[in-house]
Amino acid sequence: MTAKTITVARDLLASNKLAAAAIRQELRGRGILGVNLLSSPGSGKTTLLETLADRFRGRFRMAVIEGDIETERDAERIRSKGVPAWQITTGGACHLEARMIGQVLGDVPAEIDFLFIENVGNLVCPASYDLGEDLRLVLLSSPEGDDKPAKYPQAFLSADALVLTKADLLPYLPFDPARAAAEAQAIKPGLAVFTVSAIRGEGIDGLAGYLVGALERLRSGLA
Ligand SMILES: Nc1nc2c(ncn2[C@@H]2O[C@H](COP(=O)(O)OP(=O)(O)OP(=O)(O)O)[C@@H](O)[C@H]2O)c(=O)[nH]1
Ligand SMILES: [Mg+2]
Repeated sequence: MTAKTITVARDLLASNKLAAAAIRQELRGRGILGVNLLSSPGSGKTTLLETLADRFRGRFRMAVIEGDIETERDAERIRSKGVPAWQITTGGACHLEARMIGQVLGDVPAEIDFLFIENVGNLVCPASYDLGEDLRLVLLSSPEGDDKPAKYPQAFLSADALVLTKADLLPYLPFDPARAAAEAQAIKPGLAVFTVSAIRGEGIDGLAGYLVGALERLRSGLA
């Protein structure tokens, strides 16, 4: 019984991998950087995307695929910034899968620069699912505690960059950004780290520059 369950899970991940590879090829072909955002619920994924929308306006074009268990709320927030957004509601599943992204991809305008995918708020399940992105950001907010990377290693291992969010709350919390960064980098050597306050717009320039650099590398074929 147990062996059967593992086989099914393997098949699921294998078919997800195939779908993800097709999405990555299509996005690269269109010169679009796919960015997958992972974090616990409420770490600030949508707020960060709202702030990036303001920062990129008039310079870079973006679109967003939102993943949630229920409601259209996050997509509505993004649309109110004038950015095209699609909401995927999983109806209970704790992560997005590549086939779900594939169903939306045809509607994504060809002329954008960035396709952000906000995963379902969860620091565990989304880590195992490649969505065809070229860049994966894991967010960790200061109220969550600086001890989380070692407790949820897969999310940090699978990421290209760690974004420490809600930096404006640091004066009030026992959260050591250096400890969180060191713990995450012990799991994933070379992990890029950014500390931001999306509501104050602090640290966003560094992260935006990192994203633009990744887009340029993709388009020059160096990614
Ligand atoms: N103090 C502070 N609060 C923030 C910041 N960024 C987000 N928040 C708040 O944190 C809460 C959750 O933010 P969201 O952006 O909705 O978080 P999320 O990760 O998208 O949440 P889910 O989609 O439900 O997983 C909201 O009340 C935000 O206003 C920040 O930089 N500083
Ligand atoms: Mg959100």
